[in-house]
Amino acid sequence: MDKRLLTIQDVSCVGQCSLTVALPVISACGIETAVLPSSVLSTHTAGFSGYTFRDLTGDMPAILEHWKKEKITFDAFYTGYVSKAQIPIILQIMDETSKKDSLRIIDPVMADNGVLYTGFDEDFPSEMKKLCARADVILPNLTEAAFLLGEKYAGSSYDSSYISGLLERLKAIGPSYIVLTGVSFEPDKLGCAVYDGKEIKYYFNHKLDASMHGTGDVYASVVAGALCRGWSVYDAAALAADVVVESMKATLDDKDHWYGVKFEKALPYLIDRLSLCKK
Ligand code: PXL
Repeated sequence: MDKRLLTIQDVSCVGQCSLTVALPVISACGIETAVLPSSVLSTHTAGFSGYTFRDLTGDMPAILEHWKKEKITFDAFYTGYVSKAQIPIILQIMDETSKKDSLRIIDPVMADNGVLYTGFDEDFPSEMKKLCARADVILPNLTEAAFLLGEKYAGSSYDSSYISGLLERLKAIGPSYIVLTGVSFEPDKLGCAVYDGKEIKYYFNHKLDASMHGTGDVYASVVAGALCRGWSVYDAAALAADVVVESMKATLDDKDHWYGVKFEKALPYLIDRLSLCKK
């Protein structure tokens, strides 16, 4: 049976992130993608100023009631940029529109490079932790992992024992799998660590000399799409890393493109990789 995924995150009208990434990427994976916009912004908040922001929390209960009346259910959920007030409603949506074993993928979008994104207060991580506790897969970067655990951000000075400890502590929150992004032990390599409570597996790519907004959303969307196609968490995490690299390579030579990553150029690559796998 074909799967239907619900993604809950903002619409940043311009900026190549959140829903404007998730919808095309997961659709390109061949997965029906339903959306619940958490808010509408004229642009994302990283680098633009004066953006508009419309919170859509108030619409969520009626949307849920309608879905329940129509007996609409989802095989998978993938949440991204949401607000504190939305977290209890999202838990309710996942409980009341879930099938028996629906997949819960939570990207705890809130921070990067040691700091919370504009608009998130210090209480947000503890609320996000409640959502992560109910997840099958969480996808924090190193900063988000530290915030979820109430720990100090390690910056770039850490070793593999720090990463294994971090994964163990994240596992204790409750998710079945952790995909930790932005892991680097060597200056020219960047990748992810995947932990299922038993074994840590790493996947690395050559590190590009650039950092681009929206790569986390491309990453999580590919993971969500590949998981819905039956890929293992590790294979999905590795594919997602490769798609992010392709997207970044397509953006590198355009110095004016400061606000996002050209993931559209990597969609043919994504589709090719998926079609090579007979699932
Ligand atoms: O990419 C994460 C993200 C999503 N949505 C909005 C953002 C950000 C990161 O800054 O500002 C509105």
